[in-house]
Amino acid sequence: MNQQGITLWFTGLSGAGKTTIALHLEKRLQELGIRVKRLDGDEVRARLAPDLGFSKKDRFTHIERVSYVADLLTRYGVIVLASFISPYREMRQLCREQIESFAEVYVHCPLEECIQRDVKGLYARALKGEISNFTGISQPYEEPESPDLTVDSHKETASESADRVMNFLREQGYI
Ligand code: GGZ
Repeated sequence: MNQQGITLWFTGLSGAGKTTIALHLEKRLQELGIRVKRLDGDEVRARLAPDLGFSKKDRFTHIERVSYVADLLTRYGVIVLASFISPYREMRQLCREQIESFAEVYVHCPLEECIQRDVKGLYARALKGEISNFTGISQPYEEPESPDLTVDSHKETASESADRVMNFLREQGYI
């Protein structure tokens, strides 16, 4: 199958639901026989960036490495589902410039809701000062100004968000 690749870049706070939505999409795309690769903050950091932490400089280096890999996969016709907080606008702009075909998907969830969910207990630790440079608490998250798509994870289920991303891919002719 002659498939055109694209990187869907999911940005949003920790706990906003980026990974969960990407997992739904991965399954649906696989069911359609489409080549798909999920790249995820935690997993990729362990392999590609064990030397890097969460300072602004380290995050930029990490995201630069990820966007190189995402671009390679995209050029080979893969639909890449990249889920990274990627909190700085400039950093996401660099990805847009580096990756051959790119769409920014903002996984929007208010900080208060993420703090309440706190699935991994990281916000509680960050609020106590046990984790430094924590996005939304001790480091900024710059909201996208003109994302290609926004999904509201506090208003819709992950499956509904995945529906909307699938529609986007259809409208754009990728599936
Ligand atoms: C933000 C942190 C931090 C700090 C550890 N700030 O929700 P998670 O737990 O499972 O995913 C988050 C992940 C963030 O990695 P990314 O590669 O997505 O970040 S970035 O794109 O900004 O480089 C979170 C966990 O690591 N985590 N410390 N200080 N998130």
